[in-house]
Amino acid sequence: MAPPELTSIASRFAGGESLDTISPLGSGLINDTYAVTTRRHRRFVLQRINPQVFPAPLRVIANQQALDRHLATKPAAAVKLRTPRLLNADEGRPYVIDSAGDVWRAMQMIEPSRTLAALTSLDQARQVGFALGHFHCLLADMAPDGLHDTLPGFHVTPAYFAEYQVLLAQPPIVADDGDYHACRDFIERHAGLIDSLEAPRQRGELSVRVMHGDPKLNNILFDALGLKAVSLIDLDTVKPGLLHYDIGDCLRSCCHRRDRHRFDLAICQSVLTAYCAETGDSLSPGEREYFYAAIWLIPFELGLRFFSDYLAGDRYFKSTAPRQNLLRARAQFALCEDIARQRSDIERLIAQLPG
Ligand code: GN1
Ligand code: MG
Repeated sequence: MAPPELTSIASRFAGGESLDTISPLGSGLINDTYAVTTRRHRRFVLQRINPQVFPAPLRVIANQQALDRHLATKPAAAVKLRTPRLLNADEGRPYVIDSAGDVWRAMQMIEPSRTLAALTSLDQARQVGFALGHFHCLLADMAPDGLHDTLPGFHVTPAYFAEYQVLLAQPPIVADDGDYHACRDFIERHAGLIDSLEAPRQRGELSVRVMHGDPKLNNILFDALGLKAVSLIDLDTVKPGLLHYDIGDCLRSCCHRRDRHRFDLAICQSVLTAYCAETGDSLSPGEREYFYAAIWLIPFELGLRFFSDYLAGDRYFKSTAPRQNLLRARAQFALCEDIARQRSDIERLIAQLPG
């Protein structure tokens, strides 16, 4: 986007103040995100919602407003995490539509805070488990069908698999090399596990609730010292879904030791223990039986999504190099292999969780 239009959009959220700086923020793979600073040192987040991913961006905003309203009904002391509030633009609406028809919104910057590239202590892992559990508790009394489905099919692994099969049937646009075959083989060997959350959901063993959808480590903000989780951000995919998607997504990002694609069992144990301490018995023993399935499936699904995007010509996830989505897929599949290797230990720790 040309800087003059970016500046004019940002100004509309600045409440009449003039702007000092606008700089890219974060490492998200979907939306365009900027940090805006006004001349009076006020900072806020400005985001273009990616319309190729979210079919109705205004519904993303409507869901965020519904979440804000829901949280506002709770006594302040009962809400132990901050969530970024929407800012109104000059016309009093919480968005601006640019000349291309794209939707922009602005949000409060949660400060002071920092993200963690990796967890460096089990105390931090407990904070993550608390944050996810607390978020789920806060949303437990919100009716899922009161929210829009902002991204139909999100985390429905069989739907991603069906899209993948369509792509495979088309003339290939990528090289037929070792990494390509490794991904294809891995997916083929595990096709039998693809419905390991959707089948119990259809049988009614797992119920649909309000989920976050993307609670990976860098969507959890810590205080400046990195000791306490203070906020959960990136609320675009707060919508009806399974809490298991969140558990799997949170653990794949927190437990992935990238040097050798190991799954860190001690971190998993600390995250889940704190999660269960916070959520108590809101997940039934039957639902807990699917924790392992979630831990394996969500990185598998992400690998499948990255590989499919590579096959489709990198249209969904932002990438900066031609084979990046292929290598991202390989990393997720390597993590899945390590999770499967440690399956009995993971299942043992799940069986010993409190609550
Ligand atoms: C995308 O844009 P970002 O980084 O917050 C994706 C997540 C993936 C993540 C992988 C809506 O999230 O599902 O886990 O990339 N979000 C969407 O880094 O597809
Ligand atoms: Mg996200």
